[in-house]
Amino acid sequence: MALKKTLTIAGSDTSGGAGIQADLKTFQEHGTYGMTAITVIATMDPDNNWNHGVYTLPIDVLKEQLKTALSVGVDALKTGMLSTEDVIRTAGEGIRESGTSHVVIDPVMVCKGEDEVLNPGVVDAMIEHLLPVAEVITPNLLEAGFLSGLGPVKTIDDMKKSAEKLHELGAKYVVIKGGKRLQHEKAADLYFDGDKFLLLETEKVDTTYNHGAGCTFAAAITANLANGLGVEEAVLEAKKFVAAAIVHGWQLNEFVGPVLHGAKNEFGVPDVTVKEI
Ligand code: PXL
Repeated sequence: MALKKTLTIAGSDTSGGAGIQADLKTFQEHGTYGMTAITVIATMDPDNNWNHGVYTLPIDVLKEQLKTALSVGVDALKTGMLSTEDVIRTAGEGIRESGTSHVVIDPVMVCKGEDEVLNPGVVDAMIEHLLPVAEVITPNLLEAGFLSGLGPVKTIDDMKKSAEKLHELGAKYVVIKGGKRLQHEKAADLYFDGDKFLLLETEKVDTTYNHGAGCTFAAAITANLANGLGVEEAVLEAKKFVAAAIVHGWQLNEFVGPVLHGAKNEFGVPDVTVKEI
C-alpha cells in the first residue's frame, strides 16, 4: 500500500506531547507515513520546575536529515521549533529546493509557559526564509504579533490585521490560533485565504492539560493536505482533531499535561462552528 508521506522539521520534545513526538503521533492518526528532520532536542528539568533546555543539533546533521527525507519525496511537510537563524535558513532552503508545495509553517518561538523568544534574530529569519515558502502559517497570538510587527495581538480585529500582513509577507493561507490570551468568549482561531476571513470556534475547555496543542494542530493540517484535502477543509478538520485532543488532555506528571493525540479517532469530536467575519 502506498501511504502519503509527511515530514516534520522540528524539535524533539523529550516529554512526548509536543514537537516531533506530537507530529508523528498526529501523522499516524491520519494514516500518513511520518518522517523527521530533528532540529533541536528539548529537555525538561524536574529539579527546576520543568525548565526547558534547548540543544540545537549541528547544522550538518540537519542537512543530512533533510537530504534523506526530501530524497524520498514528501506529499506535505511542516516545520516546528527552529532555534537559530542558521537552522531557519537551512530548513527554508531545503524546502524551496525540494519544490514541496504543501508546506505548513508553525513558527514556534516560545514554549508554553515561557515567554522569552528563543532568539530575537529568528523573527527576521522566518520572514526571509519561511514566509515565502509557506502554504499555511499557524502562529499563536504572540508569534503573529512578532512576525507581523504589529505588536501584541489581543482581539479578533488585531488577528485580522496581523493575518493580512502575514499574507502580504508571502504566506498563502494564515491561521492564527487564539488560545487563552484572546479576549473572546469562545476558543477561536482565525483563517484567512487572502480574500475571506473565517472564525473557527469551539467552547473553551477549562484545562491546563493542553501541552502540544499547537504542534498537533499544524501536524493535522499537514496530514490532511497530504491526504488531498483542500486547505480550508484541511484546517477545519484539523481544528476538530485538536479540539478533541484538548478535551481529552491528561496529566503526565506534576508539571505537564499533554493533549491526547488520538482522541478524535477514539472518542469523536466536539462541536466546531465556522462563520465568515
Ligand atoms: O509547544 C511548542 C514546542 C515545540 N517543539 C518542542 C517543544 C515545545 C514545547 O515544549 O519542546 C520541541
